[in-house]
Amino acid sequence: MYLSNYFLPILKNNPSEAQIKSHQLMLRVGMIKQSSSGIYSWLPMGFKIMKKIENIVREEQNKIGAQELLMPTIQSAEIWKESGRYNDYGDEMLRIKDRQGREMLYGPTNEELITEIFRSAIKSYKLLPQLLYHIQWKFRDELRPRFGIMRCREFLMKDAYSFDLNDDDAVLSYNKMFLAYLKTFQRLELSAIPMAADTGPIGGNLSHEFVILAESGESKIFADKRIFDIKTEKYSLTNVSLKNMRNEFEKYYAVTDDKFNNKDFESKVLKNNRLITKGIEVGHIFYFGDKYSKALKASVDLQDGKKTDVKMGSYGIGVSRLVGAIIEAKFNNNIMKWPYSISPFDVAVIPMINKNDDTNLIKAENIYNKLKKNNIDVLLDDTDENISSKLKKFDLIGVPYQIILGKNSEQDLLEFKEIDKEAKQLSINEIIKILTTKKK
Ligand code: P5A
Repeated sequence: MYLSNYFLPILKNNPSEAQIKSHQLMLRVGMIKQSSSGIYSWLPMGFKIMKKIENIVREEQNKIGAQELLMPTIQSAEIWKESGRYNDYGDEMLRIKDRQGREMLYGPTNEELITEIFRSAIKSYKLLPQLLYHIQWKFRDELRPRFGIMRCREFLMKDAYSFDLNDDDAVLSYNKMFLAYLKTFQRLELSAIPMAADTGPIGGNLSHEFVILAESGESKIFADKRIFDIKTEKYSLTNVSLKNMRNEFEKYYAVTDDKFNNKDFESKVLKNNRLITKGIEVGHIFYFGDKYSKALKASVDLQDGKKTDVKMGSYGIGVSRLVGAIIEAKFNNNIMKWPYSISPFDVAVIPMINKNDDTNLIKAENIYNKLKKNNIDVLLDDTDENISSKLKKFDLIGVPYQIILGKNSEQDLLEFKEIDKEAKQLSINEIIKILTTKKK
């Protein structure tokens, strides 16, 4: 991609309406555009990053055997009346009527709809467990949408739903998802900590929020610092390993404010280990047993001819929120560096261009073509801005690697730079090798 053709409407200054850095940067660089309060269009760069995040989320769901489907955004009110949540959900639910006067709604979550899909297809215990998910837009008419796409009204969520025969199996599904979440956030280079949480309108009595530390976060958190040192690599998807993993996490106090109890905190956590700070909730998992299966009559036949209501859990990741959360975690001193796995481009070629002499531009184009041939996604700054403004701009765009062609770029060695590190002099082949290894 040539920068001069790229739809990246960069603003000269930080937009005054944005209070936190992710919102500022996303508007400044032209990743999103507000369409109305809490509703955004995703412009090419923002959309590309979000799609890469979505794909990592998807891969980790598939690894634990979850099956992807797609439910609609618009749902019928009928199933919500069956579960009893049509009234309970209140003003956050966007309610609409179709031309026949039927009550519909824009889905804020999908427990009811998935239960209806499940009950019409699965009648026997033999077909359990089932783990289904989709990645779909949700609408919640938040009272105070704020911080850009962090707390907005329309957002992209990955929501998964588990169906099991009994509590033990259901907890196994819950634990698998727990590990999948830790792995997902690790691949995004985020340190997300599971914290005991309230269940709110979803229900149930077992729930964890996955929270990353950030001053701009809306959740207050209280934790034993040692929880950050837990290594998850040693855990696998077997029942015993997953139980050990949960036990290791649960050894340490870690809760959000709605579960906070000062007495517990002070008695369970030594002074030096206490951490009180703020965080961003990037995921939330719930176990609620037969809350929905009972109300919606989702039961299966057992071997002895009896029936039982299936045990269900639901598991959410804020895919669009993650874009902002990653910026909050990685944007420092006005420099952005996207994790390589989700970077909008693998590398940027930034030549100093002299209007009267196109040697550097020709050289940059040759490098560009060679990188493209090697399947490297490259952004070439072919504009005639001066080099220092170009570099400042790239500090905001956040492509993690740069090839800079300055004044003396005749020689074969190129200036190759990781955005926050010292430059190195490398040949194009060495650069290609580094970038292709990174991609794997
Ligand atoms: C779990 C999946 C649920 O809705 N039902 C299906 C359960 N959980 S949740 O905690 O309410 O939401 C899951 C994740 O979605 C993100 N999120 C939001 N992102 C942006 N703007 C919002 N207004 C918003 N509300 C929720 C969060 O990351 C949350 O963890």
